[in-house]
Amino acid sequence: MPHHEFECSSCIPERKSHAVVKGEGEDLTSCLPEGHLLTIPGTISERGCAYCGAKHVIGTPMKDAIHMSHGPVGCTYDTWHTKRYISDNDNFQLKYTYATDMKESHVVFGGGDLLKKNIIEAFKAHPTINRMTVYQTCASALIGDDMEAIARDVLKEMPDKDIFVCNSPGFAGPSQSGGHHKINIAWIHEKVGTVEPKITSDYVINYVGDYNIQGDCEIMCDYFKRMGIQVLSSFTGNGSYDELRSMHGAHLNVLECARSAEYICNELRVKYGIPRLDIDGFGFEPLSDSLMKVARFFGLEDRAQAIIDEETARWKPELDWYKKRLTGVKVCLWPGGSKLWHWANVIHEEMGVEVVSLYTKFGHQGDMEKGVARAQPGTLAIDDPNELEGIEAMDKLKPDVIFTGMRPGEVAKKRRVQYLNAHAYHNGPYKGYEGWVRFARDIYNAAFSPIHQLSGIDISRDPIATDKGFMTRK
Ligand code: CFM
Repeated sequence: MPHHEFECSSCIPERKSHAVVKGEGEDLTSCLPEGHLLTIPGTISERGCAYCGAKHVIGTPMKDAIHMSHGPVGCTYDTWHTKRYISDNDNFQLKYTYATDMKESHVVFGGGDLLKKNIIEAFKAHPTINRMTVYQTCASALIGDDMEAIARDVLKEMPDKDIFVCNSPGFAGPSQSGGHHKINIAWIHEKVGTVEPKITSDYVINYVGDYNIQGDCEIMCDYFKRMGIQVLSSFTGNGSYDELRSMHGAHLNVLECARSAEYICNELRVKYGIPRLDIDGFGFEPLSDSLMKVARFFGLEDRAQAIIDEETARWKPELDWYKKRLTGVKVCLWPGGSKLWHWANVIHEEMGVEVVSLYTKFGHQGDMEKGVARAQPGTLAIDDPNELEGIEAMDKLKPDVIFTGMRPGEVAKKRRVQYLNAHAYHNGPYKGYEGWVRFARDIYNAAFSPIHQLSGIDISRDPIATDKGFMTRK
């Protein structure tokens, strides 16, 4: 097993089985890091918590609901606006976020009255919004506030409203992934089946596991609509609370991010017999294959082919322009979860970039399997990395650009490595044909923009470096 030991982690021997270098001709039996175990004491994990996974990733992209955290005020900010999950209702869900602001006295005497007061106040502040999601935090879970009972109590006074309670405190799992699971299961059991679906087509899908980052979901739904397919609900990007209550009316669940949302698809299959079809909206070929897969289910192959031909003719020349220039650019693919395998091979095939390392913060073993299987020999694969390992990998591999989140991205900038935001994107959407070209353009700008090249020069160490380093690259 070609495990990779980081020098910085030599004092944490358990970390060794969490990183491998894929060798020439190796298969998964010999080069798979361990995945999604509890974080090892002594390593500073970059993972999020289960509250964040439930609320920030899946709950709050819902566009027509008030989103309320029942806990201390701090939890809510980090789960609010950093992800750019836009919506077509003027971004209501991005403009407002609520916290009950629990204090020591509530921990001692109970926070139920506080929650009730806050729910009523928030509904009164937004008279046109009749839906709310409420999230348990570590504090409210530990003291055992019965949030469902409080919600029922409010609904007696406000019968035109509806409230979804999500019990996924921060400690409910090894990472945010635990929260994905909890909210998927809670939503299907509490809410699906409580609103009758409005069917307008013979072909009806739920589009699941897309969070409309900078418009990803809208670009995909546009293809489906052009094929004559009704998107009954989108889970949860640009998603409507009541449409998501009617998910049981679809003929097919089209699943994008299997990491975060396979659970609800599996439950919908068990409970309502709706099949699950996994697709991939990133990259020309995976996307074309995906549109054709959905089309085959309904017998709409001609319509899918027309879209594939039209979009490819429009965007492929631009993609090829970037591919010519990006060939050989070295990147680290360091997202949180499933983008590891959504992107691993296709950015190499379609943009020419070399993926020298990939990591996942909270992906399960299956995500790592898919990522490593698609990676080139020589790729360093890391599970649940810590910051020092990231720095060591950057120093050793010398990537031109890394794709990661804001916090590791800031670390990369300090090492004078360019970073692209793999979570919120820079100039997205990145899904769809047009989106894929936008992604290529962002990589190109990160690798070759003169401004970025200037920022890569440390003039404090080498005052004449500006003459040497600037404008020397392709
Ligand atoms: Fe799925 Fe996501 Fe991701 Fe994810 Fe995430 Fe995300 Fe991500 Mo940030 S649901 S697993 S928990 S594709 S928020 S939209 S970008 S880490 S790779």
